[in-house]
Amino acid sequence: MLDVAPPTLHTRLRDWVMEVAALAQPEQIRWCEGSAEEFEELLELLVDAGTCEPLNPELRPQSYLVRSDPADVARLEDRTFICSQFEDDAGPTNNWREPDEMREALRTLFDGSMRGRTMYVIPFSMGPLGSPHARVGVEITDSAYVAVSMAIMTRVGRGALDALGTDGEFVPCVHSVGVPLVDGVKDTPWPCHPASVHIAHFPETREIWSYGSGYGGNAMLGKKSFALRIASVIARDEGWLAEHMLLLRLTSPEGVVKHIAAAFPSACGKTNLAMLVPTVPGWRVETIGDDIAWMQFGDDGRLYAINPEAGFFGVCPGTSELTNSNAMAAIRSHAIFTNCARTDAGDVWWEGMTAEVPDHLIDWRGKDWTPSSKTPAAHPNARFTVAARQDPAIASEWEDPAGVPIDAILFGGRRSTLEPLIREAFDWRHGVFLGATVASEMTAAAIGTVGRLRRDPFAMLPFCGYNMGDYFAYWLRIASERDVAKLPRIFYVNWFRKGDDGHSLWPGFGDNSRVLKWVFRRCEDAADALYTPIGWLPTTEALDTDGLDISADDLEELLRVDLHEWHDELGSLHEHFATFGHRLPAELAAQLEALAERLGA
Ligand code: OXD
Ligand code: MN
Repeated sequence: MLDVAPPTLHTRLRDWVMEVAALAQPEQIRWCEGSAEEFEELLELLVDAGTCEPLNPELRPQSYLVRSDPADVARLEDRTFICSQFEDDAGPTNNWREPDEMREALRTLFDGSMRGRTMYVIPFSMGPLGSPHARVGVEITDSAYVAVSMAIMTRVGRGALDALGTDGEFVPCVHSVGVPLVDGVKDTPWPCHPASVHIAHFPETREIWSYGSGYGGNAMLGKKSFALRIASVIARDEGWLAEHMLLLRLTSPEGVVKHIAAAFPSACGKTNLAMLVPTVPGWRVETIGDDIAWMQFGDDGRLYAINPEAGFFGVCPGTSELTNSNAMAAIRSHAIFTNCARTDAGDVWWEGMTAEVPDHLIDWRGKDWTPSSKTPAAHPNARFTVAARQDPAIASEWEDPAGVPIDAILFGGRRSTLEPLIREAFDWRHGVFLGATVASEMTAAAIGTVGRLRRDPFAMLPFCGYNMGDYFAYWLRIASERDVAKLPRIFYVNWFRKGDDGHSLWPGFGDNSRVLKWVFRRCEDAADALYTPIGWLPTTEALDTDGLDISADDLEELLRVDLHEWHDELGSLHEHFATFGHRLPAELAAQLEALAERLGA
């Protein structure tokens, strides 16, 4: 094995790297430094291997298209495990495995799994270097695609090693595509081992091991695995919050700033909201983050958030100049596209990108495609990977080491009925109840049946690294331990309600600024609201609909609280809460009872 001198004196890190190398037996070890030269070199390797295809530099400079193996296109929740010592600590929403058993299985899988390959060692920081909120991880991977993705999505290299010093804490993350190059096995553009995928998390020892998939959150272990599953455990133990939330900065025409965090399930438009271009004159939205927020209480009692990531891994289909012009600007160059279609001119294309559909494309599987084809040209979960700094709406504070103070937290999901456009929680505890009951109709990006309602508490269902009942209790405890006057106000939004005939009642996208404006004004105690059994709703006058083409009927329907429908919802809520058994906090059961009472049930 070709070895190089490790660029660190951190003994535990060096020993661990050698241990993994002894197990996986790579041909060589390469420590990543996160430089531009290294990035270029890895991309060249990927082009030579047929993994990446350069796009036409005149149309999409310094950008690449990648086609994954068709069997490896999404996060795999049923292959994701929480290996806590006790099953009850993983809770009913996670796949649990006994840690020793999982270690044994992983030892067998990783034994020689990197033979014939380069083992990349990637020290990375989640959070701005120098921020007291930042944490270091080290990912070992045998995929150059993962190495370049990590270089975009996190802060890789010297800075992370310096932050570690000689004995700092790091989260070890080990990843292998699971295809050793031995016995004449030839490499393929997207090596993977779909039959044996394991994405295993050990919350007590704070380790991550992932085998068999090269895709997204299965393989870029800084994102969902570290920044949510492991970080949620660290946060619980240390008194902070690691959440599946976008972060945005909202400025009013008077120049007053508020920061909003929002948790929506996957594929409900977090990236679009984080990059929104307001239609309400004089208002401005800037992006802090589009997927994950780490939040801590400051000495002043307020909640401060950082975006631990450095890039966006956004869904392409549906992204266009109309729906998200900032994302379109961000990916004009220096972007990696995975599972998009390619135009004859050498650019990318996906469903919803342009009104006009090209006559001919090469689809995400590499096959000819025309508008009469029966399958989509881009995979529904096709993604762009791009540095956050390329977003024209990125806030200059996005890397503020202290984080930004949060004024409001939004929960929400995709529901064609029942849920009004917006409601405000009565208080923090009621807000936790709203978070605990988040539900969304499923789309292609998540697993499961399209259209079926899935409860996704706090949008953390696939990402909470411990028992979700305990997680609810932890959120509730904040109300008794903190000055509630300084806590963010909590809201619940639904951009997706439909009329009886199936038409969308709300235009969404830039017009969501109208809802943000109401949220902002509520935080200033300067907007009217109506008391209803499910929370405070805007009066029709309090919601700014100037210049919006919406009928009075549709507006009324958007804000209608149908007591009968809500009454019917109670059964589903009871069933949902029952899954948490004795770990459901009594406070949440009481909240449900109180809702039933307010509904007259
Ligand atoms: C994501 C997800 O990719 O939540 O961000 O699935
Ligand atoms: Mn997400």
